[in-house]
Amino acid sequence: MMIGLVIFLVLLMSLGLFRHRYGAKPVVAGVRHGERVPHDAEFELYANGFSHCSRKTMLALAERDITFAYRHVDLIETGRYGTLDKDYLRINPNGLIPALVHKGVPIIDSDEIVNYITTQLGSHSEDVTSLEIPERHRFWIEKCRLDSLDPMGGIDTHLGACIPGLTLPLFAVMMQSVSFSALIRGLALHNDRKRVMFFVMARLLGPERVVTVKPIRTLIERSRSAVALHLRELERHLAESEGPYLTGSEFGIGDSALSVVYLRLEEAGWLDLVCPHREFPLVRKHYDALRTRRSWEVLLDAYPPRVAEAAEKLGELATNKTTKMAGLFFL
Ligand SMILES: N[C@@H](CCC(=O)N[C@@H](CS)C(=O)NCC(=O)O)C(=O)O
Repeated sequence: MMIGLVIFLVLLMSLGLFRHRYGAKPVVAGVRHGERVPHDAEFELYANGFSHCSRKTMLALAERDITFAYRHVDLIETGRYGTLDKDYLRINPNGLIPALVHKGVPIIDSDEIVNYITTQLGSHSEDVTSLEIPERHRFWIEKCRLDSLDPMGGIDTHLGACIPGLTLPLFAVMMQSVSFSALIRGLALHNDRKRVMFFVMARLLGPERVVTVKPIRTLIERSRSAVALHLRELERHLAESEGPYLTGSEFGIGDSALSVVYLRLEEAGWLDLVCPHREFPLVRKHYDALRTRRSWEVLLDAYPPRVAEAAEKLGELATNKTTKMAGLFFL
């Protein structure tokens, strides 16, 4: 009995030491002044084409005509925790993407990166005349924020906080092709074990059963109701600006924060349900306008094929009236 307890405590301490030495750790968002990491290009973006936050930064760089080296980092959804690799943790000890490396100096957190690109770098494009981010754009950038420590906190105030909940069904489908060993590595090294636990549950239960687990279902339903309210506010703002963009005919950086929300709602099977054309004509026009911009190509180029496959599979489950998934989408 005593020996068992000692072995348990030793194992627990070893795991703690292992996490402390090799795991992700919280660090403050922004420019990591004083840090230098190896680099080849002036701008290197560590990102993943499925990551909502990465997409914001890719669009911001493309809109500013900044050439960057794209460094793909795997997420567990695309196969493994590349975010927890030793070399990546040197760039972002949080173990989250995206991170921009500018002349060897890391900048972490998507909104900090967008702010840096927009206000600190000057204009690389002839069309861009102002470095000030207008108030309406700042409003929506803030609304679309995804908190690093509590990504689903503030569903009622933040559109961005509704995104993880609404992506849970898609995450669950993607988990089916992920190995258990990759998930266990996440449990050992990730900074936020709640995130990893959901993936473990989804892997064990499968997409159809995991969405029936009460707290998960409640979270998805709350996110769905809240998103509709945020979109109503957006529809009003677009009516005021006379569109197609937030402040009228000129595109601004807040527009790209919203475009990645639309893309996520679409690939996760929600767009037509929470944002139908007849109720949200201006929001839909906004999305259409954003998709025709040249910057959109950067997202298409980086789009991982396994996301498209999973989105198709989810679409089949959600529209097959005999599945539990359909019950979630078509209440
Ligand atoms: N506030 C951060 C949030 C970063 C974040 O949560 N990134 C997600 C992808 S959108 C991530 O790295 N997830 C990996 C994981 O949780 O293991 C930002 O805006 O960059």
